Amino acid sequence: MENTGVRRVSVVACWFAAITASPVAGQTGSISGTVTTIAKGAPPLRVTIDQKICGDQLPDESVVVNAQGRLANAVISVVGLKRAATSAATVLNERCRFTPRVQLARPNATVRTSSTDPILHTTQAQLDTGRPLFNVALPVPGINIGKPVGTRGPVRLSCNIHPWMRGWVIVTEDASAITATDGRFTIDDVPPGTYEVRIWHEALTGAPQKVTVTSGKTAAITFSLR
Ligand SMILES: [Cu+2]
Repeated sequence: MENTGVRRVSVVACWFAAITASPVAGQTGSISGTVTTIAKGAPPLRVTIDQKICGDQLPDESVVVNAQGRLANAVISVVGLKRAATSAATVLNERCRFTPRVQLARPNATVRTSSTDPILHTTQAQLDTGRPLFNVALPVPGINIGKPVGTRGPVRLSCNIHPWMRGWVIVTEDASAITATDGRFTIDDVPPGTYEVRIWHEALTGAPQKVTVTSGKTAAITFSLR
């Protein structure tokens, strides 16, 4: 009798799970993969000003690669697959670095910027062409300023006081993801179809790829940057 009872409970549990699943489950797929490089990370940067706050050296985060050659901070975008707005980007000046190093924003979004450091930083934003977007001074911790980020990136962030400081805001309406420190990324809720997938990295390049997504499956893709 006990066995029958257990079996009945598990059947009910399965039925419940099925009817509470998202109605679009099975109608979309995912794109997932890994980004690698043969490039090596650069040695630490020597700090030449404000060492009391910044320390004597800081990691050079232009190429963040692990021992297996997995690359962080690469941006993968599915061309033409538009996404609704996500939370706005926040650029933090923290211990004399911009954090996060790379982030996403929607066109015409307001990017907020702040500082945790008791020294003067500026957050200067420019397009790759050099065209300035904004430059705000953050003389004390806790000031929080919002600025429009423009219609398309990448937007390069720098600080007028500390020449090593660098950050990026990638302005795009395409479904996008940023690789983690293990070089991996996933983009979910992709309708079935064939897409061009592009990759951006601040220091390395890689060719776009075509990928076909089918319903309920994960399409695997690998980029090798140089
Ligand atoms: Cu600074």
